[in-house]
Amino acid sequence: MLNLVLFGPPGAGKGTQSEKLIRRYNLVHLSTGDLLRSQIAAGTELGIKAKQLMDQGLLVPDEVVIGMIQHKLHENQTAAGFIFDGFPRTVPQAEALDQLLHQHDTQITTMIALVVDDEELTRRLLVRGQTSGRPDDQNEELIRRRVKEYNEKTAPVADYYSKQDKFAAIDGIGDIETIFDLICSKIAQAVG
Ligand code: B4P
Repeated sequence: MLNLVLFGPPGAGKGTQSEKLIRRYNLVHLSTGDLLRSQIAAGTELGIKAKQLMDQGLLVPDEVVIGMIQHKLHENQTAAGFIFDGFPRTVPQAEALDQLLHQHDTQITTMIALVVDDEELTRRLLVRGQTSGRPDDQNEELIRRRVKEYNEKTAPVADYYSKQDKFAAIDGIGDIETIFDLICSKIAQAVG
């Protein structure tokens, strides 16, 4: 089973590359950002609470996203593998994911981090904000808050996988196809 974590700051290209990877490797795409936005669109209680935090560029509580992932893993028991996009975003989320996968007799194959500087991230998200309708892409101050939240709470997750020898970083700046090829070669190395 191939279980990938795609990692990087907001706007690094996780969602963009995930769309390509699910087709190449026949994986189930689990994006906590997408799952939260569908709860918001459905107007659920969870969605209403999550929206208040997301609109401020803050992370939603660990137990909320862990619960969503638990549910999705249960729903997709026959999957060939998963791509985790935007999850785990904190060390407690990473620990919970290890436990959940263990219950399904599987584990993370590798984490691949997309490295992109703050200036390029801001540029990409402001461009996306012109058409996405996402409130969190609308202004520079909010984007800076999301990057700060990433640096404080999410960046340590890289160490977590590095200690398990399951971490690879690639340059996330450049042509989308070139970045995709780099990710595929890291996957090939990880599966040996
Ligand atoms: P996400 O939906 O995960 O938001 P994101 O990080 O902005 O998405 P992504 O990084 O995938 O965007 P992409 O680069 O593909 O999270 C939103 C919010 O939800 C969070 O702030 C948080 O509040 C909450 N949340 C989600 N998961 C959570 C968790 N686990 N715990 C707690 N809270 C959680 O795309 C960016 C743009 O760049 C696109 O327009 C794309 O076209 C462009 N782009 C991509 N690759 C490019 C390239 N190579 N060159 C030029 N442009 C490129």
